Amino acid sequence: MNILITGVTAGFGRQIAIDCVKAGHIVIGTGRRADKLGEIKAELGDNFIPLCFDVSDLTAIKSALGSLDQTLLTNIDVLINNAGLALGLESADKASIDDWQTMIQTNTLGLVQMTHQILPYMVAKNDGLIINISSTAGNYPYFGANVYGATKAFVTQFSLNLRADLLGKNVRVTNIEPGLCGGTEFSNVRFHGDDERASKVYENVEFIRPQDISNMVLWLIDQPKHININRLEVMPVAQTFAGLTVARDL
Ligand code: NDP
Ligand code: 8X3
Repeated sequence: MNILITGVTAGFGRQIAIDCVKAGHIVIGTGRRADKLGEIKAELGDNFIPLCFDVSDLTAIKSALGSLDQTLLTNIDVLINNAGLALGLESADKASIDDWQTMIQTNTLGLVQMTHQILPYMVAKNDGLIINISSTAGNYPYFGANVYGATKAFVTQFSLNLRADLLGKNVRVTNIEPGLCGGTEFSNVRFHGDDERASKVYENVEFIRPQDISNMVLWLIDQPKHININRLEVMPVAQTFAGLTVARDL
């Protein structure tokens, strides 16, 4: 299969790219860091095609996709919209507007732009699978998630609305909604490079790992074509609900 994965320079995307190439697929892997893409290319060889661009930049997306062999571009079987980020954990009144804009432009606009480029080819050949990486943050509010959680709620609802539009077509859409996952750069990015603070998020807890997410993706890809897995919400056993809080007068 031909698989386009955004955000392969770290975390989930990197592991999914490695596993997909090892499983015999051709992977087009994207990210902004050319050096990291080069390292993965050196590791994975001919069946990995790196494309360096920012998903929030539509002109850059079009230029990068335009550089691909057109037969490959029009025959992408699986699009994995994984690139995304959280920035900050402050309450909404203290959050940075730059962080908010970057999250919206990456997690929602970027994902929509990628989908808009690739979906018509899938519909034209009446075959394809889109996997969107959302988050439990899109389902359950928590302190400081404000815009990050809202962008992921957008991703989840966009996935479901895509399915609605695809009635009668053999194009499938799955929304993956992971909870706490370690072994990625997610918290290092969220805390703007404060690696000590980032590492505390994962202290003394058995978290989900990139390999777990990659296993789910490989399972999804292998499902028979008459099956659509709508949503996969997944948490570590150590994480659960009950986040509602009450402010009491003392
Ligand atoms: P990482 O920070 O490890 O990886 C994020 C990837 O996204 C990198 O490859 C990065 O590449 C890419 N990326 C970020 N911004 C852009 C951009 N503007 N344009 C292109 N690529 C971009 O994070 P994770 O692997 O943990 O996260 C992957 C996805 O999973 C994200 O959407 C995240 O929100 C979601 N998620 C993560 C969870 C977690 O706890 N880790 C849980 C639930 C969901 P580069 O910097 O080279 O551009
Ligand atoms: C990442 C999971 O709980 O840090 O989307 O928001 S969480």
